[in-house]
Amino acid sequence: MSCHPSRREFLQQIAAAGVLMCLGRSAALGRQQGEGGGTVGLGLGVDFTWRAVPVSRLAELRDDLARVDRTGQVSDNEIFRGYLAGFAFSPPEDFPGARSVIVLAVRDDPLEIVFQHRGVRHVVPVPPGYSYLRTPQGAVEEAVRRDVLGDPEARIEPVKLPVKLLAARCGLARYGRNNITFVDGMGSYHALRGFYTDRSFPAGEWHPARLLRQCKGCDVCIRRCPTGCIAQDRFVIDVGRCVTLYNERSEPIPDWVDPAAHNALVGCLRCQAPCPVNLEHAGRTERLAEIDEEETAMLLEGGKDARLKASVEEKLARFGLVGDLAHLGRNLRLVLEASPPAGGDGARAPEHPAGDRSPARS
Ligand code: B12
Ligand code: SF4
Ligand code: SF4
Repeated sequence: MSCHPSRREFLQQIAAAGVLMCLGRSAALGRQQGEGGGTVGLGLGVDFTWRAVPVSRLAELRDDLARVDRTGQVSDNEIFRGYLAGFAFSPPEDFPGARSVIVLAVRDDPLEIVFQHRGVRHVVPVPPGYSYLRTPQGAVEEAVRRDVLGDPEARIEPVKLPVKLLAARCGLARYGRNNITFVDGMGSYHALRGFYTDRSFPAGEWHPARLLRQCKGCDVCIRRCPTGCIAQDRFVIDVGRCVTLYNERSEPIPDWVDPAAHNALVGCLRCQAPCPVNLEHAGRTERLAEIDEEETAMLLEGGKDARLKASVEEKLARFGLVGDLAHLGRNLRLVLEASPPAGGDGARAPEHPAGDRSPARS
């Protein structure tokens, strides 16, 4: 997500480690294409589905946002407005030949990390979108050139667009009531990416954003959001109340956030994991690392010990927030305080493994 400034740093690290080369060698498995969209299986768990949209459509995205803003539904929160100010609805000036945007949904499953703390193993979730395990930008770019454009040298440039809206308008995705997008075969467990290209594609779908049909009669995400961001009487979430807005950053988390709201090492899974549409993907959580007692203590104390810091960074090298150990430590403390371990073997299981099948409120 473009609201994660530390990821660029991480990408450079994994590129240097040769991860991109490995992905490149295993690419082009399971390719199935149309002229203006398709699905690509890259192996190693990197899969994406894509559509092409002419750049002439992009002004409509700006108009959509402005129209919704005029309804008063879009939060005035300063951090959030800062993210929105980063959008650009036309290609970069030095790419005047750009004709289309290729928008991709890249499969990206949830992860979990085990932290050993005071003799107990705590399994802490990491939501999709925070790891480059399956979505390294370089590998995705390489795949777009090779498998979408058929030219390893083709010029592509990343977009600065509201990619959920773009994906929903071109039929790649549908919005859920939780305001995130869902894609066939991936649920909401995907990352969205977009690239300008000088290619033109045959005209494809283009329509107002559509709602997931399963949302009709369901209110699981509304009930499970720990801070009441999602309301019955308005579609756009109250972003200023979203836990993610605060725990992705190092500034202090506002006092009004309920201590019980914290449920992931970063971000929040409460409007995704219990969603019935994600049920079929619930078993795909991968365990990323085991952080031992000493390392956990170092994290909780603010990440100062150089030796332990290096060892945690090495363990989390495949996880995209290695540069942010101080605020990850803060988040970890909040998660541990929010849900103390239950008996059994002492492992604190993720609180959202199998979705929520409880009936919707009428
Ligand atoms: C800013 C931002 C945030 C902010 C604000 C989130 C928000 N909802 O706007 C914060 C930090 C809080 C955040 C949180 C999260 N984010 Co974020 N975020 C972004 C970012 C940079 C822009 C999002 C945006 O455009 N917001 C503006 C609002 C107004 O747009 P919107 O939500 O699409 O709203 C539209 C609809 O509501 C529609 N609409 C209005 N009425 C109606 C009615 C109907 C019926 C319909 C269908 C539509 C509709 O109109 C609105 C405007 O067009 C994108 C990356 C990007 N470049 O796009 C990632 C992105 C959206 N985030 C992402 C993720 C994963 C998350 C989290 C799930 C992280 C987590 N917790 O684990 C949460 C989800 C919170 C939530 N429920 O929305 C992914 C989403 C992937 C997906 N499956 O959808 C993105 C796309 C990053 C990526 N590249 O993959 N994020
Ligand atoms: S939990 Fe229910 S209402 Fe929310 S996004 Fe999923 S299907 Fe839609
Ligand atoms: S990410 Fe968490 S806090 Fe934000 S809307 Fe979803 S459930 Fe609510």
